Amino acid sequence: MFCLKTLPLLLLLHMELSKAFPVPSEGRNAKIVQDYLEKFYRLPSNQYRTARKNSASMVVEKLKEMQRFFGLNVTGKPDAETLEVMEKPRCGVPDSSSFMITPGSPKWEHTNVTYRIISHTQQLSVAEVGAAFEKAFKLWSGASPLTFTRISQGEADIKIAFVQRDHGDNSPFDGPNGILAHAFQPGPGIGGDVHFDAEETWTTNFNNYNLFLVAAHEFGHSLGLAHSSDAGALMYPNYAFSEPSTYTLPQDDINGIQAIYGPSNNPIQPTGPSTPMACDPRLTFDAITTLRGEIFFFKDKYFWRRHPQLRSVELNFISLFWPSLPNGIQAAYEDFDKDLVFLFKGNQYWAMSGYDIQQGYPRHISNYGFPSNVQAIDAAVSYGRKTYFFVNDQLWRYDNQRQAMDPGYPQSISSTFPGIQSRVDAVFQQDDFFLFFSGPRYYAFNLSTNRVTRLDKSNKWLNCR
Ligand SMILES: [Ca+2]
Ligand SMILES: [Ca+2]
Ligand SMILES: [Zn+2]
Ligand SMILES: [Zn+2]
Repeated sequence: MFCLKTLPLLLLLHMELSKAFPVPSEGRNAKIVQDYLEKFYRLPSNQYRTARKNSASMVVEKLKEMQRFFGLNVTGKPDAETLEVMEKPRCGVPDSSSFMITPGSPKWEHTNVTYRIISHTQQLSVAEVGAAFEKAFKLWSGASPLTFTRISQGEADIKIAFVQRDHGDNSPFDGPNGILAHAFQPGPGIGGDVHFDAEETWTTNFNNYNLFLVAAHEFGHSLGLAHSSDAGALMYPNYAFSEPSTYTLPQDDINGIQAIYGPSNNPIQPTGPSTPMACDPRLTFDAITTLRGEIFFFKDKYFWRRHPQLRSVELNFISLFWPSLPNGIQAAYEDFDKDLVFLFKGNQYWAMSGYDIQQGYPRHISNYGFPSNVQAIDAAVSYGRKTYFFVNDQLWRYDNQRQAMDPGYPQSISSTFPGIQSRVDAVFQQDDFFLFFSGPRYYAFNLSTNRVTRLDKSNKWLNCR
């Protein structure tokens, strides 16, 4: 029992560490890299090494393969961002390079697939486990001609079990975290079967790890899908939380299952959310803010996080960092004096300190003094003890010390910021500039000279050309 109680704290510590880009320590990292590449990139294990030189170059090649898969800088070195990805909880099935479908394209030859739950976890009721699996199968049946029937005896196509450590298939589990589950490609016997690590804490909510989300991923393998390098896809190898009640199968996974089994029998083919592409020339942002030196670019259920020193950009789920925040954040700003970031959606807002949402939120934007006809904020930025709010073509200025709107507002945006003519999607402050984003362009507004000094493509900030 003691172990179970300390788990949430350990998880938290792990997350905090990984968020802070840990500085590597040599020997331990070599082992992490070796283990990871052996498990997920088919690096021959140490015991089969013949020439040391060969194996070193093999590690570099496999490391590059892994870095390409995850869209990291392909350095062949175990740098901080690579180690960060390696320490994330994930599926135990190896990543085969760039194949959406499992190599050899195994598939079920019948469309009426059966499953059987062989064993349960004690952390959830039998009904909760059954409901999670049923919901997970529905994702796949909705996008394909397949149907799934649960049977309680006899031989099922997909046998599902909670097991721990060594369990007789040469792929032992590793205790809490690390590998969460694995599954076998379609075929007789163990083919299609799914194993969950019984030592994980399985949940039906946002606490690690949501059984429905992990099951839906593993069932994808049971049907013949391999891992996807699309970070928003269900078949992405790393665990990421999404709200289960509103979860729909992403487009990348719909494409995958339909490539194997053809379209759904439903006359209206399902469509799913696509992951925003950083270098899409049409890319726009929902909101942007700085947070203790980093810059966060919000888009739908994602955000890109730009690290000032590493100059690297990573795509993440909002829910992974702030499980209680909604998707589609519309405006955000950092209050440097209070060391808080405020996030807005509709007429609600949240405050966070670092990565922690503060107690007592969400609150209503009328607290800022907005009249009732203002129901949403387009963009916000704070500078010099004033906070600027952009709503359509209007600007509101709030005094952070008096905690009230300044008199004389709203004004037209262009009267205060000449050159900013159109609606503002997002804005943040850096040095002497306000960076205004409108559609796929941004305007650098110099606060000393009071004019726009640069106009360029928005996604230059995501290292796109
Ligand atoms: Ca595990
Ligand atoms: Ca916005
Ligand atoms: Zn997987
Ligand atoms: Zn297994």
